[in-house]
Amino acid sequence: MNALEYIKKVPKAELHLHIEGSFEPELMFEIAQRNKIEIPYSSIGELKKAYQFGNLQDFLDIYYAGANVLIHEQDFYDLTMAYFKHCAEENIVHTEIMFDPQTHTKRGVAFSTVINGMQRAREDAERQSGISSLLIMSYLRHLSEEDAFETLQQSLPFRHLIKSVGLDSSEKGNPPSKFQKVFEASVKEGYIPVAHAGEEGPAEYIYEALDLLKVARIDHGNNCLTDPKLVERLVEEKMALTVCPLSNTALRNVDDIKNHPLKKMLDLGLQVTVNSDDPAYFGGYLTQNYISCIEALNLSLEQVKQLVLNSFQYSFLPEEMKEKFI
Ligand code: ES4
Ligand code: ZN
Repeated sequence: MNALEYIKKVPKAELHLHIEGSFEPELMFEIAQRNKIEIPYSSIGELKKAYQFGNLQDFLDIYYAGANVLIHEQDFYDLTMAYFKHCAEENIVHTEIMFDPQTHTKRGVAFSTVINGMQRAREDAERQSGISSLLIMSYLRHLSEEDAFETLQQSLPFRHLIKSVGLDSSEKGNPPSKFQKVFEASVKEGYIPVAHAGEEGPAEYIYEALDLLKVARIDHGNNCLTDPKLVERLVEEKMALTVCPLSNTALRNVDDIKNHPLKKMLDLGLQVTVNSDDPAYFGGYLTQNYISCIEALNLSLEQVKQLVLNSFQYSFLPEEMKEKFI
């Protein structure tokens, strides 16, 4: 079997996926219409034309605007169910879904509305398709730490439904150190800490995520490659990096998929996984991320098997569940 045939069929896990980033234009227009909310684009085609990003912030501006149409519990259910449909089609058997409560609570949508819609979809997907999932509540780093504390408080009635906390949004100028206290408090509540670091920001932010936030995984982490000492440490500590190849090219952090550092990262002994990040915006779901890398970087079957193995190994599933998949 070759690597392409293998990846299409094999059961796999996704560890870095923003549910708001799986919002396809077709569903966005449908929900906008039923909620009677104006979208500043006249058609699906025109909206898709706006998906040309020069950097992370260009994307985030459009991503937050798209999320504005989500109001009711059913909207969050439909959004999450649409992603699970892709999972079923691609044989993604386990997924760790990030969501940004503040994107919604800032607009007056209750935390409970967001999580109840997602939870109902999780239960249906598990029952209908056997898909296992867990939730990562991500704090928006362009907002204050006080704001994140408020979100932590709001999450507590739903503590049993959330596995982990993350840190996302505009990285430059918003270092992990800004959120040290709220991460400490989140860990005390039992949440597993992860953070986006070294996507656009410097290697220094990866050190901060490790040393100050005590993360269990680094989301992205590409910029560790500018610091050989850091690479050595990540290898030594077997620290997983959730790499998102098509995100990196869409946001111009990598100029061409042929120059993506994924293979180099594997060769260095880094514990990398492949993920889609925001598939509705970046041109591909999980399998397409693998396919693009296999084709552009000539990944071997062995390397692809390693990536799939890593996706389960570095998941937050209990060990006995991992064993079933590996
Ligand atoms: C994100 Cl690609 C990326 N980076 C940081 N924050 C995000 N939120 C959604 N996608
Ligand atoms: Zn991300």
